[in-house]
Amino acid sequence: MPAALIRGKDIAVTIQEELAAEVRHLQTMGIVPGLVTILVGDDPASQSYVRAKNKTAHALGIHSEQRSRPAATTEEELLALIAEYNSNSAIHGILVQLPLPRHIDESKVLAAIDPAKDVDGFHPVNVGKMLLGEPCFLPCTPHGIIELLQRSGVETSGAEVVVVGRSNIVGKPVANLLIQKRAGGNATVTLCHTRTRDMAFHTKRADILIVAAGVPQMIKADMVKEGAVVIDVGVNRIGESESGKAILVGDVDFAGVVEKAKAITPVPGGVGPMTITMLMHNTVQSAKTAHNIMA
Ligand code: L34
Repeated sequence: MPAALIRGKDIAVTIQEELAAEVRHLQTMGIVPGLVTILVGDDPASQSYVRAKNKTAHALGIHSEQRSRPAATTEEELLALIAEYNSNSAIHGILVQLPLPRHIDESKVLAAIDPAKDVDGFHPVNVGKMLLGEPCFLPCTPHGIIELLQRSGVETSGAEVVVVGRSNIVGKPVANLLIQKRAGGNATVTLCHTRTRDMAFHTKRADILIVAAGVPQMIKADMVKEGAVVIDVGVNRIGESESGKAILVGDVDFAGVVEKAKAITPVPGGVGPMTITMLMHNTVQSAKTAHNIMA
């Protein structure tokens, strides 16, 4: 029997309905959560993600501003823009879309964001808190993956989880969340990367396989254990349809793996919409914290 689909898009809608209700409640107290997205350059994929973030924010009643800057923007100009929003009390979340142009020092930029407005969870203070298991903004894609698993009834406790990819955005943080001693954690985690000697040896042992390598369709059916849960984080543009729409594939060979897995996320419609939704969650959370509203 082919795998069940873990429909991130549907789960995202459910969470967004919960968030919209929360935003309406905050509005009765005169509080409007505010988000700014900052995009440097004209990468089409980044443009489309940022547009989707602003559109979703708007639909939920979150105030959102989009600031786009040309690729030639200097680091100083970007830091000045961040400083402007750090001191703007109507803005509770600041997101600088990655990747940045090469002449800009990413770590310097991320460290310039007020940790209290760091709704991406990329500031070193929040990364440290996450590792320690302290309350903080969790990075959106890893948090979205944990929510997907929990809301699909996939038990992580005691599970053999294999993560492929060691990026700061996905691989490292998701591995860390999965080892935390709490619900959605308690897994035994193996982290594979480009220097892993025998990738298939590891992936075949996984009860839950999470792939964030950025390599189109690299995980084939013979690398997956029968009955595994497969989370495909990859969003690769491999061409255009006749109508000019981007053709997207994941890091997993869906057609093959769907016959072997117990459950799998599709691309598109899997992890991507959850990333955007957890950004909204963090923005609402940030507005509540700023106004001393608990839980
Ligand atoms: N600062 N930079 C920062 N924060 C992030 O959380 C991100 N990321 C990653 C790239 N850079 C970032 C995103 O927003 C990746 N990412 C992201 C967000 C949304 C989607 C994919 C990646 C998404 O919605 N994907 C849709 C398809 C969209 C399309 O048609 O292009 C999906 O269904 O998978």
